[in-house]
Amino acid sequence: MSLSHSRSHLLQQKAEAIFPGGVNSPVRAFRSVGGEPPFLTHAEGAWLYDEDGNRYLDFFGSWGPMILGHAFPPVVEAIREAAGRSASFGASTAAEAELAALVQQCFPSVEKLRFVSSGTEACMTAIRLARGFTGRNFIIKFEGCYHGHSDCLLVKAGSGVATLGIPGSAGVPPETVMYTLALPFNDLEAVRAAFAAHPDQIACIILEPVVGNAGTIPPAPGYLEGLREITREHGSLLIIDEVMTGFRVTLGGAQRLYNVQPDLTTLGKIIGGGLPCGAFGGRADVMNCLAPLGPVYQAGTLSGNPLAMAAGIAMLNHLIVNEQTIYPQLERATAQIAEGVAAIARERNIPLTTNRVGSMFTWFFTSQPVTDFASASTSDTAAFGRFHRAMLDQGVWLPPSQFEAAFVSTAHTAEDVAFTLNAAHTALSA
Ligand code: KE4
Repeated sequence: MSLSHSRSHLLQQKAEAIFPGGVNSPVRAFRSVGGEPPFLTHAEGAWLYDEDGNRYLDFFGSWGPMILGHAFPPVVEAIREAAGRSASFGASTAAEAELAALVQQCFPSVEKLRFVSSGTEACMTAIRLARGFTGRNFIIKFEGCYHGHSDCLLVKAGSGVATLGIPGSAGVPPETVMYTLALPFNDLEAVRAAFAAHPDQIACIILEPVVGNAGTIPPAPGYLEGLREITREHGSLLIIDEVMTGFRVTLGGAQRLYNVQPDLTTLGKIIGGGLPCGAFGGRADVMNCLAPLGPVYQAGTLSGNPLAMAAGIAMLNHLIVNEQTIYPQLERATAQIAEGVAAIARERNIPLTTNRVGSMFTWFFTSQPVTDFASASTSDTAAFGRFHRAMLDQGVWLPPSQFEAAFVSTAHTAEDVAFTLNAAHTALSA
């Protein structure tokens, strides 16, 4: 069944005359899966609706925020009510401390925090803070982990222990990434070697505790604990980027799931209930280095925006009050979907590796276990592209890249699980 996309096609042509690639964020262009992206008019619960009257079951959830489904009434009402009192003041409000208290309830490691408007800002500033606090320049990140598009984090995968960072994007001067070491994920020896090569020079490690930006890759047993031990031993900070995993894999993120306490945490996505919001926080002695208290500068016109605060408060309140039902429900539904499709692939002898942590998961089109970016890269991206297009034709919208995580929401019903498995039967027979 091929859906009509005539209105979306016209809108895509118009958009390409205005926006590079017709989009305001590259992954939305469907370049790695082929086909043209449908243009959406609205969404409700687990379903997306496009300009041509088609509907799709949503498995990318605005890249994470929509854990309660789209247009969740308490969040919508909170935004509506706040909007009537002005969209932005650029001054302090009680709502900022109210949302911060909910964040601290979920993340006890966050003694102090600051709101920003994106995950990029949160991660960029956390790095600056770590450098300012330690007086050191080097940072360690991991291949396949993405922490937003600030220059010093746009490093080409593969720069090893000794070699300095190599720009991963045009426009990033080599000098900007010369202190960035990109190491393989799930490899503690590589981290130990980096600290041996740069004694007393490494300000921090930043990582996705469960990688989502190479597709879903869980930490190996003992890996996060090992990073915590190594950073403590060398006086470096451990920054856990929970922009995607925060409030997702558990209400307290991956640091609660794996019982590891970072020095700094970065947050985004769910924290703003779908509105632009990020945050970074952690040890008070580190956070107090931030202006206006300390010498590390950071600022933002829309930081702590009242609409984002209202949406975040409504979303976190619902997650906190209903935690005991929400996370087991997400676990069950996601397991049924992820494992159900894996079983269909097995029946058809299609190589498929399924990685899942809670309600984030990825089907890798490879027969190998996927434990780092190199193994994720053995995936047959053309096969994933065919699968993506075939599922979209069946009304199931997966993240348009083999190297992204899919998400399930509390709005996905048992019927939606059946719908997805039925679509996969067709798509994997194509
Ligand atoms: P934003 O600046 O996009 O709000 O957050 C950057 C970021 C930081 N850390 C992690 C772990 C992230 O996943 C992200 C952003 N995620 C991507 C998709 N995986 C956002 C989607 C996009 O780029 O369009």
